[in-house]
This record gives sequence, structure tokens and C-alpha cells, in this order.
Amino acid sequence: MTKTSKTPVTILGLGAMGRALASAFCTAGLPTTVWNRTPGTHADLIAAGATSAPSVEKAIRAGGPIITVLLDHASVQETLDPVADRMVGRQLINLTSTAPGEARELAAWAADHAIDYLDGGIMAVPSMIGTPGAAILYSGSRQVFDTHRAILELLAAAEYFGDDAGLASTYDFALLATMYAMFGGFLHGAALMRSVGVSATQFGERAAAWVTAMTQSLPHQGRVIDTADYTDPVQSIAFHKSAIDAIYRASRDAGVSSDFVAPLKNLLDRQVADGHGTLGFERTFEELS
Ligand code: FVH
Repeated sequence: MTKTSKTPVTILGLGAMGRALASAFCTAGLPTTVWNRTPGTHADLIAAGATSAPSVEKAIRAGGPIITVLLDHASVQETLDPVADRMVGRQLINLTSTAPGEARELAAWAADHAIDYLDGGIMAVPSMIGTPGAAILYSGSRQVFDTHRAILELLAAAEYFGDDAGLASTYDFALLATMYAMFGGFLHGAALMRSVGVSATQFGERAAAWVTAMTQSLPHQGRVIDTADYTDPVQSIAFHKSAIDAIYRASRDAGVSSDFVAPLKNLLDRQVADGHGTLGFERTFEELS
């Protein structure tokens, strides 16, 4: 059964994201207990109705789900290990970014202590929490997700992927990998444009429109990868190699580092050398795993 507005929640970790989550719960009127390793950084949350706990042990006494929003996997273990025996029978929702293997490790640790574990990957920056663009991806305990779905939806759109605790963070990291490659390409493009006197601000506007148009092809590319039939390309690997080679030369001539472009050039060079030049760009996927 989904619990709603009066569910007490405990948040461990009041960095930028922990504060945003706690603030959303306070705004919704949930009894919210907060703890942070460094005390005294959350007067605004107290003013908004949160209860500040002086220790992790006291924070988790409040009841309800315990939500960790700490720096990394190690900080979660460091924070929870000393109170593990007081968390027996409790529900833990870990929204700290952890690698899939680390999430599974935490799930196993939780199971050893009879703690019900749900892992989450936050697809938002703090200012997006509680707004329509934010999403949090979950996997692990279905029971925890179903029980607390209503309060999780106060933070962001909530989607559950399955009982493997590492699934949510695999999605999270796959999406972040996509994002970072895009950001890297933008930095490279901005450096190229600076060489002809165009500001990064101006270029940012143009690049946003171009990237938005280009992302429309991603579902099609996904379908091609899943069929593993690369024989009927819109444009071949040889075509893309020629484009990347030209970008590489233009960058070198403009004094722009090849750090972002070189890995793709290497992949395309290798495939042409191996006789795959007539196949579609999506065949590059086969070089990655
Ligand atoms: N901020 C963002 O945009 C991203 C969006 C996507 C998801 N991430 C992940 O969320 C986790 C928390 O991120 P954050 O933005 O709140 O991070 P910080 O502002 O740096 O706060 C870190 C908190 O962790 C506490 N902490 C660090 N080490 C320890 C430790 N060993 N023991 C206990 N607590 C620890 C730190 O406490 P303090 O330094 O104030 O004492 C902060 O509360 C993170 O996984 C992101 O990847 C956010």
C-alpha cells in the first residue's frame, strides 16, 4: 500500500542534493528528520519544519524510510555500518550515486542486516527537484518502492526497473555517459569556434538546437544496434571517418586539442582497417563490448 502525506522520513546527508530533497518533503508537510556529518549547515530546513538530529543513531529513530544522499559508496558504508544493528526491519533508500556493483554490495549488506534496500539514481540537479523535468530511477526492493512511491513522486518522477539493485545505477551511468560525451563535444566545438572569434555563449545557443535535432535519431540507432544488421546504412563508417578526419585536421590547424575527437577517430580508423568501412556508423557499438 502506498503511504502518503504523514509518512515520516529521515534524510542522511545535507549537501546540495540532500537539502533539495529535504526541502521538498518539508514543503509537502512530511515530518522530516535530517542529519549531516558537518552540523549547523541547515538552518533554512529547520525553519521550514525539519527536525535536526545530532547523530545518525538519533536520526533513524524517527521512523519511516531512511534516505541516504551522501557523497559516494564509501561514505554510505561509513555512515550506516555503525548503526546497522539498529536498522533491522527498516527500509533504506539510497540516492547516493554508486556504481552498479557498489549498489549490489549495499543491497547484500542490507540483506545481511534484514534491511529492505531500494537504490535510486537521480536524473536531476538540485534546482530541478520537485519540478516536472526531474526523474529518479529505482531498482531493488519493489516493496519499498510501492510503499513509498507517493512520497518519492514529491521529489521527481519515479520509475522502477526491477529487483536487481544495480539496474538503476546502470541506467543512471549510461545516461550520464551519453551526457558527458555530448558535453565533451560541445567543449571541443566551442574551442574550435573561439579560434574564429565566436563566443561560447553564441555557440551554445546554436549547438543546443543542433543537438536537439540530432538526438531524434537515437531510437532508430538503438533499433539498428539491436538487429545487429549494419548493412543498409544511411551513411557508412567510411563516410564518418572522412568527416572525423577533417574535423581532426581542422582542430589541429586551429590549435585545438584532439582529446575529445581522438577516441572516435581511433574507433573509426580501426573499423575501416578491419574492412567494415561500408557498414553503418552504429557498427561502432560492436567495438565497445
Ligand atoms: N548535485 C547534483 O547535481 C547531483 C545530481 C545527480 C545525483 N548526485 C549525487 O547525489 C549525491 C549527493 O550529491 P550532493 O550534490 O548533495 O553532494 P555534496 O553537496 O558534495 O554533498 C555531499 C554530502 O555527503 C556528505 N559526506 C561526504 N563524505 C562523507 C562521509 N565520509 N561521511 C558522512 N557524510 C559524508 C557531506 O557531508 P559534509 O561534507 O557536509 O559533512 C554532504 O552532506 C552524490 O552521490 C551525487 O553524485 C547529485
